[in-house]
Amino acid sequence: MQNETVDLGAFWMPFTANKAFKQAPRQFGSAEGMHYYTPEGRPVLDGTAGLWCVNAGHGRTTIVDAIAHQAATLDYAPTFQLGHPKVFELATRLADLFPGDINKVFFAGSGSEAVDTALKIALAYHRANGQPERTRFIGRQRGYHGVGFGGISVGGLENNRRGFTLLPGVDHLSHTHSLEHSAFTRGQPEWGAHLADELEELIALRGAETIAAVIVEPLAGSTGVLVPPVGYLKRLREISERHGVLLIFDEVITAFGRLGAATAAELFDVTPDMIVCAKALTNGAVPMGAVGVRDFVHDTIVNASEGGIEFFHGYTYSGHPLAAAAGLATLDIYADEGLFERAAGLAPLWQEQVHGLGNLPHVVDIRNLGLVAGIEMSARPGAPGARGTEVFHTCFDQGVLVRVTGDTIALSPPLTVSPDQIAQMLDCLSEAIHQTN
Ligand code: PXG
Repeated sequence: MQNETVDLGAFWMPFTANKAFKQAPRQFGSAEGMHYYTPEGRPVLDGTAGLWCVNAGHGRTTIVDAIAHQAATLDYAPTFQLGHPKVFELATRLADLFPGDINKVFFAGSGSEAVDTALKIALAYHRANGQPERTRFIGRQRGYHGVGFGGISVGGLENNRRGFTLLPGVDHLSHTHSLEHSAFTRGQPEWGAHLADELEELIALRGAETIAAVIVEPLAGSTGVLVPPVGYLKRLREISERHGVLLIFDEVITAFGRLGAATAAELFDVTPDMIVCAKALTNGAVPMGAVGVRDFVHDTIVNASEGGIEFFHGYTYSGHPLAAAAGLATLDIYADEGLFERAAGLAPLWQEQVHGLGNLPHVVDIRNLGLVAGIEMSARPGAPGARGTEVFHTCFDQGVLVRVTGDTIALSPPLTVSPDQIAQMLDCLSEAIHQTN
C-alpha cells in the first residue's frame, strides 16, 4: 500500500516527533533477511536489528511457521492457575541458557514490564527473607529500563523522568562514559572500574539494611552504547553480594548474542541475581519479556508462603502461547546456526571497520563491543541532536537503517550480517557524516 493512501492522523506514535514524522513519513512494508522494504519496495539494509530485536534476521520461516501453527492450535491460554506446555518448555530452555543457578523464569509482555517485575521480585524477596525495610533501589545515570514507573525511577534519562511521579528511595550511580579517559577505546575501557565503588558509598550512606537492589545494563544501549570498563561489573557484584543487595542485570539489549555470548553475564563472567530480557527473545516477532531469577530468590519467596498465591504479580500475556512458540523457534535458530558464536567471530572485523570512521568530521568517540557500535558526534552549537537526525535521514534515504540517540549513531545489525553488508553500512554512514555540517 502506498504511503499517501494511509491516514496517519490517528496513531499517536511512541517516542516520535509526531508532527515532523507526519509531514515526512518513513514506513516499512515488509522485511526479509538483512533488509526492510519500504511500501514502494525500496530495500533498506537493517543496521539496527529493528530496535535491537531481530538478531536472527527478518522473516525467519521457522519462527513464522511456529507462530502460525500455535495460533491455529492454541491461540491464547491464561497462565494464572493454568498453563500450556510451550511456556514451561521455554522457561526450561532459558534457565539452561542463563548462567549459574538462574533457574526460574517469570514472563512478561515487554522489557518495561520485565524490569518492573524484577524490582517487585526484589521487594518480595527481602520481605519474605524477614527484611521488609529493604525497599530502596539503586540505578545509574543514563540507564534505560523502560517506561513503567519503576523503570523510569531507576532509569537515568532526564527526559523520561521529568514531569512524572517517581518511586521514592532511589539513588543513582554515575555512568561510566568519559570522553576524557576513554575516547576511541576498542572494546572495554581500562578506565572506570573505580566508579563501581560509588555503590559502596551509597550503601554506607543509606545503610545496607534499607537497600533492596541495584539495577544496571551491563552495556548501556539506548543511551548511546556505553561499554562497561574492565572489572566494573565484577566489582558491582562483589560489593552488592557483600551487603545482601540483589544485583539485577537489565539485558533487554545484550541477551541473545548481541555481545557474542548468550548473555552479558556469561561474557563478563558475573552472575547477577536476576537477568531481565526481551526483544531478541522472540527475534522481535511477538512481544515478550522475561526475568531469570536465581534459585534462592525464588525459593525464599515461594517457601515463605503458607499456601495460596506466593507472589501477587503477573500479566494477561505472561507466557502468551504465540510468544512462547516464537521464543522456542528463535532459540533453536540461535543454537542451530551458532549465531552467538558467529557474532563473536565477526566482532574483530566489526571493531576494525567501525573504528575506521574515527577520522571523520565531528566524530568525537567510537565505542564497540560484540556486534554493537556507537559513533558519537559533537553537537552542532545550539542544536543538539540535529547532526544525529540528519545522518539518520541521509542513511535512510541512501538505503541503510541506523539508530540515533542525540548525536550518537548506534549500530546493532542482525547477527546474520555479512562482511559485505558491514562495509555497505559503514560506507553509507561515512558518506552521511561527511555530508552533515
Ligand atoms: N531495558 C532496556 C535496557 C532497554 O533497552 C527496555 C528495558 C524496555 O523494553 P520495552 O520492551 O518495554 O521497550 C529497553 C528498551 C533505542 C531504544 O532507541 C531502545 C529501547 C526501546 C526503544 C528504543 O535504543 N530499549
